[in-house]
Amino acid sequence: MNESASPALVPLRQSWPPALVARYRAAGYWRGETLPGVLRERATRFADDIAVVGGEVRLSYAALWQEAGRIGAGLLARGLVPGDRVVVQLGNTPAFVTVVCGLFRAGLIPVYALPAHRITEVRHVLDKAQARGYIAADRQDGFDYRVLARELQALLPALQHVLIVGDAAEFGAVDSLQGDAALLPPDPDPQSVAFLQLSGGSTGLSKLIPRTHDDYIYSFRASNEICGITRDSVYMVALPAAHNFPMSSPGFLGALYAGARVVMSPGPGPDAAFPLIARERVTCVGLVPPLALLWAQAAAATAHDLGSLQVLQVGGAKLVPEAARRVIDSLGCRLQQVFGMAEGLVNYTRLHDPLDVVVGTQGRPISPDDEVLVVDDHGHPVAEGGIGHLLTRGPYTIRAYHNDPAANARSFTEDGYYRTGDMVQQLPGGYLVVRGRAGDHINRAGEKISAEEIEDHLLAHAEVFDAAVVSMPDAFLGERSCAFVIAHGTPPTAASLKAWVRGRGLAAFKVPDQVVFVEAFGTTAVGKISRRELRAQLRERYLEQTGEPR
Ligand code: J2J
Repeated sequence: MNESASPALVPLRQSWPPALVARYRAAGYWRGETLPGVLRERATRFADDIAVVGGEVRLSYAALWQEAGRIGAGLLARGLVPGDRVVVQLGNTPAFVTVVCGLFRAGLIPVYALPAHRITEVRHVLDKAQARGYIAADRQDGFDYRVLARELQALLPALQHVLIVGDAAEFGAVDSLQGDAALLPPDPDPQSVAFLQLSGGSTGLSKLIPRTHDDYIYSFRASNEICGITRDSVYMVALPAAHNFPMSSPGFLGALYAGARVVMSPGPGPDAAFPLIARERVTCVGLVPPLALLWAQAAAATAHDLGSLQVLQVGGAKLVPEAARRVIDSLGCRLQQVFGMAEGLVNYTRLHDPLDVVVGTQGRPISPDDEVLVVDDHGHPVAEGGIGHLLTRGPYTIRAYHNDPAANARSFTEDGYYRTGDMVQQLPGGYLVVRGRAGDHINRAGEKISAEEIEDHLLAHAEVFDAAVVSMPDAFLGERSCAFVIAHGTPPTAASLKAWVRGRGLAAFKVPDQVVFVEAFGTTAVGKISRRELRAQLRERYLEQTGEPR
C-alpha cells in the first residue's frame, strides 16, 4: 500500500466554547459516556435480554456485544485503523446495528448513506469523508450493491476495504470477519466525533455532520425520558435506520441505551410493519406524515393486533392538524409530533400535552439549554409569536459541518447559531409551529432534495437551456418536486429527462416527479433576481394557473 499517495485525512472535530462545555457538563447533559462504553455496560446488565430482532435473527445484548467485537476486530485485522471512516449503506436488518456497533467498538467512524443512494451520492460521501471502507448489503429491494461497489472501487483508489453483508462475491464478507478482540482500542474520548450523519441540506450535495459521543448520547437519553422509553419498551425502526430520526429520536440507539428491544422492519409500509408489531408487541415507532396516514387507513381494516402501540411519533415533514386528528382517531394510541434535524435540535410534543398542542404544534426543544431564536431577514428577533427564521444552538447542535468552510460560513452565525432554514412561529411555552422554509429544498415525504443539486444534473443535459426545480404541494407526499425546463430547440420528453436524472446515478426519490417545459422563465422583477425568488415565482404562477390547492 502506498500511504504517501493518499491525501492527509482532514481531522474530525466538533467543539463548543469552553464555558459551554463546562456548563453542559455541570448540568449533567454531557456525562462522559461513549457509545462503546454504553454497549459494554448494557451487555453485562441486560445480557440475556433481546436487544435486536429482524427477520429470523434475535440477538441478546450479550450477543450484540460479541458480534460487534467480532466485526470491529475483524475490520482492524484487515488493516483499517481507529479513526478511519467507513461508509455504511445497509437496510433495516440486524446487521445494520451489529455493523455500526462493531465500528464503534473498533474506534472506526461510520458514515451513514441511505439504501436509496446511488453512485453519485455514495461517491460524494466516500470522497468527502475520505473513507477507506464501504460496507453494504449484497442485494436489497432489487438492487445489487456489489455492482455499485465495483464501480466505486474503480473510481476511488483510497477505498481499500469493501465488505458485504450476505453473498460477498469477490469482496470481504462481513459474516466471516475475524480478529483479536484484545486488539480493540480503549473507549474513545467522549467529546470526539462518533460518526458522520448526512445533512438533508438545501444547497448542492449532502454535507457531513460530525456528532460527538457526549452530545448524541445526551440527545437520545433525554429523548427516552420524553418519549417514555424504558427497559420494557419495544421500539420499531420503520423508516430507513440511517436517518437521524429512527436512530436517535429516541431511535434504536435510545432503545439500546434503555435496555429495550429494537425491532427492524424491512419496510415502512403496513404490510411489513403490522405483522411485526403484533408479533413483537411493539410500543413505539416513528413515521413521516404520508406513512402515518397510510397506517391510519390500513389500521381500520387490518387483522393484526396493533394494541401494543403506545406512541406513534410523526416527524420529518409537517403534519397538518387535520392529518394529526385522523392519525389519532384511527390508531388509538398517543401521537407525538417530532420536529428534528440531523444537525441537532429536536422538538417533541410531550406525551401528556393537551390535544390542541399535540395536533397544532411541532413540539418544544428537548433541552432547557437549547437556545432558540426566531429572527427576520436581517437577523433581528421578530415580535413575540411572529413568524421568522429559526436559529438554534445548544448541547447537541453542531457548530460546524465536516470539512466545508463555505457551508459553515453560510449555515452558522458568528456566535455559533445554526441557521436551520426553517420558518417557524414560537408559541408560549416554547412550542414551535413550522410555517415553511427559507431554504430551497423539497421535503418529499421526509426525504430532503436540494433544488440546486437536481438543477445541476438537468443542466448537464445537452437539450436543457435552463432549469429550476421547485416544491409543489402534494396531497400524498406533502411536497413533490417539479422541474421547470427551458429547452434548447426541440424539447426532450419529460420521461427522457427523468430517465436522464436517474441515469446520473441518483437516488430514485430525487427524480423530478413532474417536468414542465416553458418558453422562458418570464420573471416580472426587473434586473437580476435570485434563484430562490425565481423558484418561488415559477411555483406561484403555476399554482395560480392550475388552481391547485396550496
Ligand atoms: C416540519 N418539518 C420538519 C416536522 C423535520 C427527528 C425528526 C426528524 C428529523 C429530520 C430528525 C419536521 N415538521 N415535524 O433528524 O432527529 C424538516 C425541517 C428540518 C429538516 C431536517 C430527527 N421534522 N422537518 O427530519 O435532517 O425542515 O431530520 O430542518 O432529515 O426536516 O431534516 P433531517
